[in-house]
Amino acid sequence: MPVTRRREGNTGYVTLDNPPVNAIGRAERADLLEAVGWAEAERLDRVIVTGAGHAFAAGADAREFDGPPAEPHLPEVLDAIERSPVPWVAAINGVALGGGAEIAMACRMRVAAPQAQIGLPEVTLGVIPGAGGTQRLPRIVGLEKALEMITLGKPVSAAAAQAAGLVDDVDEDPLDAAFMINTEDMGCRVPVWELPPPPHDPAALAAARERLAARSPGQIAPLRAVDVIEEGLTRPFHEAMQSERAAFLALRQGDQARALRHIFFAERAAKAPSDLAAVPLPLDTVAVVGGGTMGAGIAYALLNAGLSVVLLETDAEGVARAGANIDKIVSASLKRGLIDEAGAEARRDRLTLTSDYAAAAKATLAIEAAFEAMEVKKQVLSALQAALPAEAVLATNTSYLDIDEMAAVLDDPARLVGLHFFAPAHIMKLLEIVRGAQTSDAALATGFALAKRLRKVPVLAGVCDGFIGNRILARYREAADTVFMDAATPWEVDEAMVAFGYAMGPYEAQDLSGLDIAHANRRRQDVTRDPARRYIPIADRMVELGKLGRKTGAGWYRYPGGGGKVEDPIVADLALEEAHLAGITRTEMTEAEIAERLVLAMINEGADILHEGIAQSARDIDLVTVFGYGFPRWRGGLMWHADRLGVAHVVQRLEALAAEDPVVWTPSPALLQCRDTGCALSDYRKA
Ligand code: 3H9
Repeated sequence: MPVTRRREGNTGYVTLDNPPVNAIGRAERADLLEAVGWAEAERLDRVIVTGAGHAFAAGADAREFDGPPAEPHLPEVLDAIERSPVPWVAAINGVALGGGAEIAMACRMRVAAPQAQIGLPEVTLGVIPGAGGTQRLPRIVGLEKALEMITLGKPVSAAAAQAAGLVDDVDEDPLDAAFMINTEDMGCRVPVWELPPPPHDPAALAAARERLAARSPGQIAPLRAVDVIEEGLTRPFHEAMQSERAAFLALRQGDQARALRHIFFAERAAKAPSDLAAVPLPLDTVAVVGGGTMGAGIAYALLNAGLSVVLLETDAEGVARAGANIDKIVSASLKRGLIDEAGAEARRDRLTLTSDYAAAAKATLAIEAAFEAMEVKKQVLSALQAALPAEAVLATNTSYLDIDEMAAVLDDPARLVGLHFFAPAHIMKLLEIVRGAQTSDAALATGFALAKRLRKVPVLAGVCDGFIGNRILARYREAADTVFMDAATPWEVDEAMVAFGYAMGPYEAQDLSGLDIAHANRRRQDVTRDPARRYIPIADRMVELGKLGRKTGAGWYRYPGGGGKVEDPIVADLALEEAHLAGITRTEMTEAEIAERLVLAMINEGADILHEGIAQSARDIDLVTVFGYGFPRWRGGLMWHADRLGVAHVVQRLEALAAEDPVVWTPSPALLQCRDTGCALSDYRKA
């Protein structure tokens, strides 16, 4: 039964019971409506509505959004609750999100447990609240707070909800607290729809629109939410509700909402492959080698998940540096209120910093995050092999290097698995799990178990230069450099990609990570690079000039005084010089043409990665590009976007570009196969 009900004295208890998170689908809506009639027929004094398990309700069941809306619709159900002569009280026992929060707002009063979270995150699914959220919330918390909660979609804690007037009381036992409310107090409460809306405030609305233009460019839903909220400030409640419903339904079937739903469910479906039967090793103590930015981030992520960490460095100086790096993360987490002093202390207690590998003798997993050089990695793995139990899993965090070559130094190469974290490793959600030729199922299963423990999004990758993500990144940068050399400035390229939806373009991003890393990679790839492939030397010139990015105060941009970026004419001139030397006549490209080239280059590489079986599915590539590389989430990831463009169109555009440079632009066999069979990339499986 999706919604259960019972009578105790004159009180009715209605419980949303649709595990795991009480999402509200057709059956729950029908049951709730029935419960309204039941309470009235039973002449109850009140109804207390709550959720079974940990959640109150996670909102409308988003799995229903692909089909036509089915009656009864949630706004009608909530209208019935709100108008009922029997007052309803929400006992918010856990998360109350989207439609869940809207149910609570249709109640006469709300009591929350301290751990409850209340919010309207609909914009993160590309829609706006569709059951009164845009109209009731401003009436309860005022315009500014409602604008913030609805357009950013971030839930608030019970305490914050109480401070904002969204809940009347916070209590360890919200059911009991709801029962204790005086019936007369409840009877005096005016239903929310009858409250006057807050005054129309053009300045607050303009500020919200401005914030959104900067924060979520290209996204439709947050701005539509502001429009609908604004309508509600001057129009009668039920008229504004019609606008809300129309906007919700239109957005629900739009491309952005479909893309965001795809990513929402893909993230939750990212798990160990179903045919991986091996039992993962128990995780308690993990060794991490290297305390630089990456190693410290990994160590902190492990500590956050309650694991003990032995962080190994080469010498006392390295140990001190590693300790300082971890301290920095702990302090930042304290400052942001993510942990308290006791939490910081507990993390420090579980951390051992040492240069003595013997300290890692109890570890069941070791992750090396040492310097990115094959010889260094091999030495570290040999040392780990000597120090750890024979059954322990060894993992490398290499971004590019050949895992199979590394595994060859081990007596048992099956122990080695790639665990490719992304910086900052305690924040970024993606974890590429790389299966070498000999990686055992147990090592792989341990990698997936770790991802689960760290609440990361795991994606299985095969061995190749750069695995899934960095291999696509290399093509993205190559296409950017070619556009720079032939037609544009770095800032024009960056602006084109920001207009496409990235938070920053490829050049600004490189300035952040440092140009030296990519440079070292290019030198490593010199011996294997296809001589027929065009090589753009501008990035090498930058490194020769000492322009390594933010850390040297100048890269593709200048950063005077360590501040914001400034365009650098010297950099623009480098392209003119190199183009002249190469006998290239520079052309002009529009923003759309620039973005198209960079995106097509990535799609073509993604299709090759699928074709070679390096990625198991297009969905995995979507996860990698969204969670590791800043591809706009509302476009659903790289391959999802390719399918929206249409494979036939992608092939046609690539073929046109191939006339310019066949080595770079010849369409991938996977694309041709999809075009010929009419199959979408999302349905492509390596034959
Ligand atoms: C809305 O409400 C519109 C209304 O305004 C208007 C209507 C007219 N639907 O995340 P988890 C599944 S829009 C369907 O792993 P956690 C999820 O797929 C909605 N399924 O757990 C997973 O399934 P599986 C606005 C949902 O504890 C399982 O539940 N609401 C939904 O880490 C567990 O999920 C939101 O945007 C859903 N709405 O986090 C909230 N929610 O077991 C979206 C979850 O098969 N949800 N599932 O893999 C969340 O943010 C998190 O799931 C939550 C729990 C915080 C609730």
